[in-house]
Amino acid sequence: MQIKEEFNIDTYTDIRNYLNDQKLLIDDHLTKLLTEDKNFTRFTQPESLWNAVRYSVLNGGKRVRGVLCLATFNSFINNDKEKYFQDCLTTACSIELIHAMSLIHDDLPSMDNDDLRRGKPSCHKAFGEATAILAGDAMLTLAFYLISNNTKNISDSQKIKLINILSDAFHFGLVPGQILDIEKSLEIISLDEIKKIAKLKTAALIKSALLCPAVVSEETIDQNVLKTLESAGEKIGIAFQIIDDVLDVTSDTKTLGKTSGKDEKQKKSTFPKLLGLDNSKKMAQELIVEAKGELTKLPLKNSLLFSMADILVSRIN
Ligand code: GRG
Repeated sequence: MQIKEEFNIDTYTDIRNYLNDQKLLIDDHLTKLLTEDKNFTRFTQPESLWNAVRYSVLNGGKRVRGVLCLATFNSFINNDKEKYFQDCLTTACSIELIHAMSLIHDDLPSMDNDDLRRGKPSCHKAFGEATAILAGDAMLTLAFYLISNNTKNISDSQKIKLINILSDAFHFGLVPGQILDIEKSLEIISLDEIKKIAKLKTAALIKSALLCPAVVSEETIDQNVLKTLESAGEKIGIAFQIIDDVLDVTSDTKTLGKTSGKDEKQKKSTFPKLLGLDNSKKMAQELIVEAKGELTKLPLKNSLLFSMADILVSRIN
């Protein structure tokens, strides 16, 4: 497939086509990395491990976080766009690897216990629990290896900042968020507590997808720009989780590619359970309005992030 590497979004009449092209770039890069890249031939053995990794990475995720990363990069005014784009693509792939491994671990029987992911048996169903855990471990560390080893033009200091942002999101975001989600799963919890869990387990990585491209695009990035992106990313991330909860109630297993109605079955506290469906959607919309308010503070050269924020809350899967 011929994939356009397009920096100028003005050549697109429909933003969705642009976003889809960015998704294809990420899919293509990940496929090459895990199947063709000469540096990765040593990662073919044992076959069961790398087959489990390929199964879980190259399996049709929406690539929301990776596309957000590329869209943010393409929104910044940067004279060296072409020089740094490949490094941003590598970073987007690292973010998708971290996300995909979190889904493997989330599906495990000791966690959320789901048999279906992205429309197929979850990793532990297809490969067994031990291989699924180890595939997740390999993917998490591979993500950091890619940033340190496969980026070509960014400085060592930029690499360290990227690793810092992503590791922070993982150990101070995803993991505590997941622990709280498990510990609180059978309790009736307050809106503040649900928001806190969403902020940690979902918004932390989405926030990183806005911060990392800023680091890639400039050797020295203004701290205020990072703070603004952090705040916008957090709001978009919580809104994303609210819609995830809403879709669990309103959509079906085929459309979602994962088991629908599961939160209710598990008696989990969710946004719709606490607020009802309409108020949950309203809250997601309000967060997107606030996120866009934050983004107006930045000298962005196009409206990509604004459009993407809208698309993320109107999604159907
Ligand atoms: C590795 C020790 C260790 C822990 C991992 C499991 C975990 C910690 C964190 C899980 C966090 C989690 C699963 C959050 C849910 C976020 C969410 C809404 C996922 C669905 O994302 P989509 O819709 O999925 O972008 P696709 O399949 O399209 O990529």
